[in-house]
Amino acid sequence: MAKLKFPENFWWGSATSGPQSEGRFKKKNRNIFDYWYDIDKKVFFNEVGPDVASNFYNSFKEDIALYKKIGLNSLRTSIQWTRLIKDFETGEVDEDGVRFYNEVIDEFIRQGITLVINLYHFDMPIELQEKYGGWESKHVVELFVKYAKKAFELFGDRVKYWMTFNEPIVPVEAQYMYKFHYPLIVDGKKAMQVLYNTALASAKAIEAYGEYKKRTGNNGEIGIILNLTPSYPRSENEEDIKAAEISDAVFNNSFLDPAIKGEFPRLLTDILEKDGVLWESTQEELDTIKKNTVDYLGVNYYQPRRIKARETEFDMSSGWLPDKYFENYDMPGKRMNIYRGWEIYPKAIYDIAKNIQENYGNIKWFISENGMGVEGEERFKNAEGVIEDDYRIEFYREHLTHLHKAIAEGANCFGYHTWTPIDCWSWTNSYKNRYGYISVDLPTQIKTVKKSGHWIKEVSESNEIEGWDM
Ligand code: BGP
Repeated sequence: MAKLKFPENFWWGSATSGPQSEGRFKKKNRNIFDYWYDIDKKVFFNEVGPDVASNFYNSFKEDIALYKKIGLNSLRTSIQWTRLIKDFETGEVDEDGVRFYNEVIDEFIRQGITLVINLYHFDMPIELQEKYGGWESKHVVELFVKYAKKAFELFGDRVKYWMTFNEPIVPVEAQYMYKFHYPLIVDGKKAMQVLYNTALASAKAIEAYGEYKKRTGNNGEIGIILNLTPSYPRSENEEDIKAAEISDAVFNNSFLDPAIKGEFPRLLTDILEKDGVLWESTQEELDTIKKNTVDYLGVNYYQPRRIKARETEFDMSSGWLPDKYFENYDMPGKRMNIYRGWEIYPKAIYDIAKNIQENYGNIKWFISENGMGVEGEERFKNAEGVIEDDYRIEFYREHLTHLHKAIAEGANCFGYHTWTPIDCWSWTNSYKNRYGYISVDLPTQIKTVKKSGHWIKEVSESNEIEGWDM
């Protein structure tokens, strides 16, 4: 296939997060993962916790130089609430946290890499989880806004791209429905309140940013990062289609609609109301959500959902869950990333792009994560010690070809960030699956560019890829 050119000034970048890259060095407070690791190391693959991660706290200058070396023109990371803020109630900052993030931001500027700063990446302070139930509480929403305001004041002069949340549906699922993040609660009603409170926190942070901009004349932008996992029905059968629509309402449109349209999807609120699990809201809050929509959107895409109408009665013994209305469908013959257990379906990127174009006012957006985690990558090391991750290059080329098609048809996509620049810590999977353009040897923290890192440099410099035959 021919070369495919991307729009001018396209973002060729990558994403990581504070809790997954920095390490806990000098951090005053603990988030839920720090705490969970302290009390139960066995939960984490090979018992590797977030203590060191990829050592970004100590090696950020060298790491940012590596980003530059592989041609990344933009990069996302997150500020840790538990590093920047010493006292969550008063919003008092930790001086070392301020120093660290200032130096990081200045280094990105020095290297000429556009920085996207996210405020929340699954990292609820344990203190607020224990005291108030984290996002269950509207007081925590206020404390988050306090923290966001501090971040804008401290760094807004240099950070021009902000994000309120990364994948806010994940804590809803992981902490309150399907038990893969602490505190492993199964409570659908609480989950829905958490969903609402997070959407509210995002809108309030956007509101605070708007006030900051007005006061200072700043011209930055603020958005949200959503993991969009399109729900494909098993068949054209009406019940399957309905099940997929509900699944989309719960997992995708629940945040996409308020973020862009300022309203929750009726399909979702009708169901929640009927089932007696609708969140508590006030008119004033709903007005805040209506008025404070995003400037731009980040889309994380890894995998689709395959959905069918329920074939078995939903077991209500653990109470209400949205799964009452759909079941996952194990589609025969689907392509899998066997290490992560996720389906590979590149065309969904095109479908997501068309959905944003046709149903969400063609708002500007970028792919904020896409990637392939592979276990045991050392076996692909060549004589020079470089990991030859051709599978990753192929994975990216294929996804980018679908993205390119959508852009050619008018999708307003301005960039492509992969997960992740340097192999980083992955929650309970720790360092099992590696995603980076750059590998990290854990015992020595030696970082080596992989073949895909050399590939992205060429892509970024030429602003084109070798198209994939579709
Ligand atoms: C996304 C998260 C990232 C990252 C990535 C890879 O959902 O935003 O934090 O972890 O997935 O997934 P995992 O680490 O679970 O393999």
